[in-house]
Amino acid sequence: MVVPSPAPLRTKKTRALGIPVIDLSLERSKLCELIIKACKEFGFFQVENHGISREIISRVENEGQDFFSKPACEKQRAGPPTPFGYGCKNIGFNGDKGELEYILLEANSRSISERSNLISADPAKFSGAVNDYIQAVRNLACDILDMVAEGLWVPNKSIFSNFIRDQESDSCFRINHYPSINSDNSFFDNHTKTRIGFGEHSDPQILTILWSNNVDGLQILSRDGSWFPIPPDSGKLCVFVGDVFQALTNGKFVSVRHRVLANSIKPRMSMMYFAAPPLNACISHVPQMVSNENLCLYRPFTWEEYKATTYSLRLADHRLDLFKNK
Ligand code: GA4
Repeated sequence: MVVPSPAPLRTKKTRALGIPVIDLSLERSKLCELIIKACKEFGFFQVENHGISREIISRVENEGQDFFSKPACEKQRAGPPTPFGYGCKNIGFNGDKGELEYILLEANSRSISERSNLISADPAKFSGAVNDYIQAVRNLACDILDMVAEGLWVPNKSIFSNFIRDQESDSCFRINHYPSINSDNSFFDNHTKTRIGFGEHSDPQILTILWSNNVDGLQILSRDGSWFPIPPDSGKLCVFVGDVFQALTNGKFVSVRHRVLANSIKPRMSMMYFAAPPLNACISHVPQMVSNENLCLYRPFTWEEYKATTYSLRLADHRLDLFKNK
């Protein structure tokens, strides 16, 4: 009789690139190891068994669907996104465009409640759904950040998560809606022969957690310069390393460049929680990340300074390079 050998304890990989899919129900020490490996190799991973209930996710998905199905003039009442509110096609302040519409919100309950009057006919229902989701996803982000600190042997296990647990954390929340390809107006990139939903960029914050419906479009840029599609799966969440995490880890983690194509015959909806420090927080590498072999790569900066630089540049710019030590 052939006795099957026990399955090796390793991450399942998404086909092709080998992007890690980390099962969060695994034992903690293993999780720390897998998360660190993924952050170093890809600056990106997906998680399953993440503990955020389908109900919490569906409530926000439904709110998003209700909002985006309204006539354009009604949606415009919740805009323009300067920087928060409803936006359509315009991204940021410097001429970037994409084939999408979105709602961008500060991730704090007071500000969400205020905004929700312009977004929904039932503002309490909208803000309740969004606040519950943000609370759940923030806890998940904190858990992941604590496991990173543990895996990197940093003595203060909350060193990263404290930034986003802080009442003054400048985190934000976004719901993106990419219309289906059948819709009339296309934003077609003649060079790449693709319709760009959201152009290439890295996220400026510490960590991003993304949920999407089962419609494809998300791609990440691999270290060899090719784009890899991430198979959509509404049962999983995607986790992205942001620029600030790259600075905090002295370049041990690299923020992942990604983009979204809008080539699907079905509309894509995604929601992102961008975990950010408070504006006045000083971003400097954690001491354990610097040695004689790994010199200090970036000068210290505040999140306020970094954010101002981010908004003064284009979406695809490599803004962290401006903070490199000479
Ligand atoms: C990318 C990540 C988040 O979506 C975001 C984006 C922001 C915006 O849409 O207003 C930015 C973009 C993002 C980076 C460069 C600047 C700012 C648009 C833009 C051109 C909300 C963020 O924090 O940075």
